[in-house]
Amino acid sequence: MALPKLGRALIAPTVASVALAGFVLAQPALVATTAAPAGAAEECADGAFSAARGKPGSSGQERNEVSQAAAKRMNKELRDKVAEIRADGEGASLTAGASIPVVFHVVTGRKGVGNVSDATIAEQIDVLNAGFAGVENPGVAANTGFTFHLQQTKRWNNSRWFSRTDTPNVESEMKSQTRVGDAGTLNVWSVDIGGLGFATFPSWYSSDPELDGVVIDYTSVPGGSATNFDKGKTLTHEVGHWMGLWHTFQGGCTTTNDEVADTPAQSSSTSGCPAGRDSCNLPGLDPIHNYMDYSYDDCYNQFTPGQSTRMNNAWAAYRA
Ligand SMILES: [Ca+2]
Ligand SMILES: [Ca+2]
Ligand SMILES: [Zn+2]
Repeated sequence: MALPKLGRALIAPTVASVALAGFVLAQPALVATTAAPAGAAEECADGAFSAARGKPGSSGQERNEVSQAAAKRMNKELRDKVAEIRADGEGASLTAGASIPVVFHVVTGRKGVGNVSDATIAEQIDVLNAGFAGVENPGVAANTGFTFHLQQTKRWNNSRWFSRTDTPNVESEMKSQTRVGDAGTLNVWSVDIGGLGFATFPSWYSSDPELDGVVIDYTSVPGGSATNFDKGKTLTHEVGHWMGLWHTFQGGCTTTNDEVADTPAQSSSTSGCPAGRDSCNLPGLDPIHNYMDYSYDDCYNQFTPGQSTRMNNAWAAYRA
């Protein structure tokens, strides 16, 4: 029987306590091994984060979650870069979308545990494309203009990588020895982690290109064994981060919260799919169906137009 997963939020128990206390984020892995991404590692958690997206009893925070202070700096940097792009007469690039190559790394452990079949990978890519095309809630969800195509599947039998990616130096070792492509290539590693997944942000690429990409738990793929998280939407959520989105509960019940105008503010993350949830007295119900909340896979069905704009801006600023 599998050990209980702790949701998107758990930080690996092997991470040094100083990192646990200090971070909401920033690649705990990097603390000991390489320079942390600018603007992230020195920030302390602000306590605004809540329940994990995960199995019953889960707690903690998603790896690489960013403090509000760091988020504000990253928001400003993005705004400045977008202004530069416009000033250079290249504003059209801010809405262009992209066809993104995906390199899917299937890491397996002892006796082949963690194997993800080619058919499941194809299904997973289909789920990703459906989310980014907005077809899960036609007329409401945004078509972001981004599509994903599987460029390569790489298979690695390495029980250390498989079971210890939550450990920063192992994460770094695995990624640096396997990552393919440039800032515009999506590398996905499926492994066995404590949570469901974690991602790097676009602005971190320049300082830590070898770590760029998305890690998911192998049980979160379509048809996987992660109860309530077995439709492959974990990857959609994590790729949202990889494209520059915050959680919809980033910043809590504030007018700016996640820096996206059309996602109503929420005071805390959502668990399950509670219709009508309204955790913040600012206008709008909580965006429980948004891929960037912590709801169940079945509940997820949309990115908003504002999130699409932000992803397109971040793409042009950092990955194009
Ligand atoms: Ca918002
Ligand atoms: Ca509200
Ligand atoms: Zn997340």
